[in-house]
Amino acid sequence: MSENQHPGSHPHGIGNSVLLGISGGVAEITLNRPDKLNSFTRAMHADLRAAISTARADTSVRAILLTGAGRGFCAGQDLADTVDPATGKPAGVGNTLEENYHPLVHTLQELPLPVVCAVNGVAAGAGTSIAFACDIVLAARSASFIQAFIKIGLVPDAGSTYALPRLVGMARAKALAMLGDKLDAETAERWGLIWRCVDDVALMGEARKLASHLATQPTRALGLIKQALHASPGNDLATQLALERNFQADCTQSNDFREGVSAFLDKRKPVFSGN
Ligand code: T3D
Repeated sequence: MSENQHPGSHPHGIGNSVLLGISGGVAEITLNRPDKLNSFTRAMHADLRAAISTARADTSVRAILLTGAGRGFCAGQDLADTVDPATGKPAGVGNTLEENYHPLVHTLQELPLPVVCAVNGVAAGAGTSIAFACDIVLAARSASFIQAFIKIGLVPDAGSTYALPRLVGMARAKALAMLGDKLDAETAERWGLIWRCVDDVALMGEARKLASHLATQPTRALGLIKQALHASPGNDLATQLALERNFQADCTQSNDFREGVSAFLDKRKPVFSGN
């Protein structure tokens, strides 16, 4: 069991490079190649896909928590794993992105569940992109974010050029991407790149508390909040108002809406089922 494993959870055998623990409605997924700062190999992508699928198939799961083992969160693509084992030739960036990173980013954004990310250490390259694809990002005070791509002659990928200007504005996005400088977690919080930065020792406790809280909330509405906010930058006001109306119509049919209103009127704490 890793130091980051959810206490009391049962690890599932997904493959060594990712750990999965499911407990109390939360699936805790830990990237587990600490010696290489959890950089992505093909095997780790496959393990992560399997972990997310297992979590999705478990109807008790109402929130996901993603973190990394050891001193790093994720150093992006493993730069030693860029050869296609089938051909023995360089895999080709486009292929790697299309086969592995793009489906992962889509999955994280389209999951109808909240995804909390606990950035426990350095996030570099596509490691930052994966954090940005999650819904609520906490980071340890000692963690950092590096758009490392330019250092090896690449452009930011796996969604970083999409997320960065939306999160921090164009001026900061350009400087981060073009300089590849390390951004500390406190500045990341101040700039709105992440939700919150917390003391290192508090990170996993806070992240688990947050994920556990979300797992008790109206899951249907949380999934629709994600969809609405993701759609927002591409929509005009009228389209977004129509989308909100449709989503609200959906929510008003839910058991959780009925429970929320009756708990309010009864002056008691609601118990949301997620339906
Ligand atoms: O086809 C495609 O590739 C397209 C997809 C691209 C997506 C991308 O993510 S491109 C960007 C890839 N990532 C990087 O360029 C970051 C490389 N890593 C670093 O710059 C540094 O490791 C960090 C700044 C993140 C951390 O530095 P530091 O000094 O804390 O740690 P370190 O000593 O550099 O790393 C510790 C170990 O992890 C070390 O291994 P060793 O020597 O102890 O056996 C190092 O080689 C390994 N490691 C770190 N990052 C990677 C890595 N090994 C392979 N790939 C890495 N990305």
